[in-house]
Amino acid sequence: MANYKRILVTAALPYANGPVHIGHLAGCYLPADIYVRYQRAQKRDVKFVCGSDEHGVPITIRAMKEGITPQQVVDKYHALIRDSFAQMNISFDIYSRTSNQIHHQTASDFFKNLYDKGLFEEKETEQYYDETAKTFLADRYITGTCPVCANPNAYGDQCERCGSSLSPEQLINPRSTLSDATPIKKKTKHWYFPLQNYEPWLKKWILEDHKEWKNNVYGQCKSWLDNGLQPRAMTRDSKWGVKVPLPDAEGKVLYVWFDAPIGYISATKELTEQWADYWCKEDTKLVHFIGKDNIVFHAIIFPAMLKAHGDFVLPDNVPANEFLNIEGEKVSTSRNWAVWVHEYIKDFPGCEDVLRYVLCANAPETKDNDFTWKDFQDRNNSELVAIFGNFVNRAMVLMHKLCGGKVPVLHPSLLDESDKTLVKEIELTKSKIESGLEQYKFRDALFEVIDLARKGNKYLQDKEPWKKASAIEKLADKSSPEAKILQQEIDNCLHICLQLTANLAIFINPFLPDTAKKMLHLLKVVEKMLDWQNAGSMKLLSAGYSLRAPELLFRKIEDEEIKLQVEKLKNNMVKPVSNEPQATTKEPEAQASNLKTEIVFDDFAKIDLKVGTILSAEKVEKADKLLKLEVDMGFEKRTIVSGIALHFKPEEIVGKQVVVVANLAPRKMRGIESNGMILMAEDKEGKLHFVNPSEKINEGAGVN
Ligand code: B3M
Ligand code: ZN
Repeated sequence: MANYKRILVTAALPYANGPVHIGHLAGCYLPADIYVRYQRAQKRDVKFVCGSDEHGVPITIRAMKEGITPQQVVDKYHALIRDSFAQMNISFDIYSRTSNQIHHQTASDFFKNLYDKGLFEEKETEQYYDETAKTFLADRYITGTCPVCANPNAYGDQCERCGSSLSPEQLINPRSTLSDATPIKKKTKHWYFPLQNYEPWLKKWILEDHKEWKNNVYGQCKSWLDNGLQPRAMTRDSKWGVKVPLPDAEGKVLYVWFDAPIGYISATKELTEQWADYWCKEDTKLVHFIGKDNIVFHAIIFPAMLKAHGDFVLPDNVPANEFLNIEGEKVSTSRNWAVWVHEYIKDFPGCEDVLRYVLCANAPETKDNDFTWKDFQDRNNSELVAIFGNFVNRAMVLMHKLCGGKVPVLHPSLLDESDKTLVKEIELTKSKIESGLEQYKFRDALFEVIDLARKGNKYLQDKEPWKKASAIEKLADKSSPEAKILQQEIDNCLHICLQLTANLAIFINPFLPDTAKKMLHLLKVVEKMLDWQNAGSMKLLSAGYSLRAPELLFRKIEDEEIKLQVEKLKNNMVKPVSNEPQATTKEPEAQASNLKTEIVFDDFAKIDLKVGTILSAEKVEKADKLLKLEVDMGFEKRTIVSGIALHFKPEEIVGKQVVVVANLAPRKMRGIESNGMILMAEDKEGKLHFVNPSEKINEGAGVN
C-alpha cells in the first residue's frame, strides 16, 4: 500500500436494461463499497466510480421487446439502478452513464488513438445476417447450440450454461434472436484488435507479476492465455452506441465491451478536474471490482487496450466474485428468479444494513454461494441481534443501571487478566480486519467484527457486574472500602465494554454504515471518531461523559416475514401455465411429483380436447405475458388468449398444431374474449413445450 498515493476503485457498470438484484450487490458493488469506506476511514485518497452501461445488445433487445426506444430503456433503468444503489448506501463518488456526451467523446478518442497508431486490423468478413430484420447478428442477437456442452440456447458471444466464450461462427444451427430465422452470410467490414500481439506481455504481467490475484481470476486468465488469444472485433453494425469515428464507418458503432470500460475513465473525468492523476500517474492503485462473468474483459482485454494506448495505468487488482444463487437455484432475470434490490428496500425499510450484512457474510468470494431467506433470518436474529446488537445494548443498559448513565472512570491498578486480554483482542481484531480488507477477504474481515462482539458478550457474562452491584446492595456500609472496590471493578468492566462499543462502531462502519451512525448517536460522538486511526484505542470515550438512553440497533425478523418473501419469490417466478396469465404458486419439482386429487372417468369425459392449428399470433398490448391466437379448429376459427408470450415469439408459433380445451367457458382477458385454452408441457427449467400430435393431422381431431 505504501507505494501508492491514491486509489481509484471501479465497480462494473451494470447494463441499464433491468433493475439490480442482490446477486449484483454481492458480486461487486458491496465489496467495492466496503473497500472504499475502509480506505476513506484510513484517510487515503480514494475515488469510487461507476455508472450505467447503456450500450450493447441487451439494451436494444429490451427496447424491441418493450416496443420502446433504447434511450427510453436506459433512462428508465438508469434512474432505478442509481436509486437502488443510493438506498443501499453504495457510496459512489459518481454514478454516471455511458450515454453521456463526455463518454462518447472519451471512447471515441480512445479508439482514434489506437487507430492512428495503426493498431487495428481492418477486415472484411462474412457475418451472419438476418434478412427479415435486416441486421447483422453479433453477440446476443444470435443463438444456437453450444459446441461445447450442446446447450441449444447458447448466445453468439457466450454459452451461459458452460461459460464458454463463443463467436457466432461456432454455434451449431444458428438462429436469429430477433426473428428466429436461419441467418445468411453477408460481407461486412470491422476493426479488429489483435489481442494475440499482447499475449507475451499479458502472460508476464498476469501470470508472473500478479500471482496475488484471487484464484478464480488468476485461473480464468491462465486458461485464456493458455488457449491463445485471437483478434477481436471492436466494432459492430448497429445504430445504438458510440459511433465509430472514421469516415467510412456509416452504421457502425464501437463494440460495447470496447466502450464500457472506458466509461470508468469518462466517469472520473466527469467527477474531477484532477482525473488524470487517477488515470495517468504510476502511483495510482487502480482496482476493478467485478463479477466472474466479466473477468476476461477486465483482466485481459481492457488492460491490453490500456497498454496499447499507453497513457494510462493498469489495474493493480481485479477482485471478482462468483455468483450468488437464490434458494438453491441460479438467478434468472427472464424467469424472475431473483431478489430485486428496489423491492427489498420497500419490504424491509430501515434494514439495508441487514442485507449488506448477509450478503457480505455469505459472499460468493471463492465459489458460487446460496442466498436463502432462512439464512437471512438466522444471520439477522442470531448474529446481528443476538451477538452484536445484544452486546452494545447490554453495555448501554448496564452503564445506565450501574454507573449512573456516564462513562465510568478506569482504575488501572485493578485491571485483571481478562480485562487485559479483551483490550488486546481489540488491537488484534484491528489488524485482522485490515489485512482481510486489503486482501479483498471481506467475509473474513466481517467475521472478525462479529467475533469481537461475541468476545465482549463472553467477557460481560464472566464478569457479571450485576452480581457485584447486588453484593454492594447487601453491604451494610455502602461507602466501605470493600464496596468501593466492588464499584471500581464494575466501573472497569463497563469502561472497557463502552470503549469496545466505540471500537465496534469503527470496525462495523465500512460494512454497515447506518449501524455505525446509530452507534455514534448512542455514544454522542461525532463522525470523526470513525477514523480508522482511532481503532484499537481505549480512549475513545472520556470518563464522566454521559451517554444516551439505549436503543436497539437491530430488530428481530419474524417467521411470517420470511414466509412472505419465499412465497413472493415463488409466486412471481414467471411460470408457464398455458392460458393463465398468473403463475401458480407451486415449485416446478412440486408440480412434477404432486398429483392433483383423483378424478373419476366421468370428470375426465367432460373435457373436450381437440387438435387445432395456430393461424396467427400477436402480442396483447400492455400484457407482456399474453399472446392472442387465432386457431383453426376444423369446424371453426377461434380466438384464444394464452399466457405464453414470455416463451415464444408470435412469429415462431404460427403453423404449429396444439391441443385445445375446446369446451372451456369463454373468459375475458385484457378485454379480449378467450375461447378455450391450449395445453403446454412445462419442463424442470420452467420452459414450455407444445403438446401436439407427432405429425400434422386434421384440425378438429379429438384427443382422448
Ligand atoms: N455491463 C456487463 C455486466 O453487467 C457489463 C459490465 C461492464 S463493466 C465495464 O455483466
Ligand atoms: Zn455450453
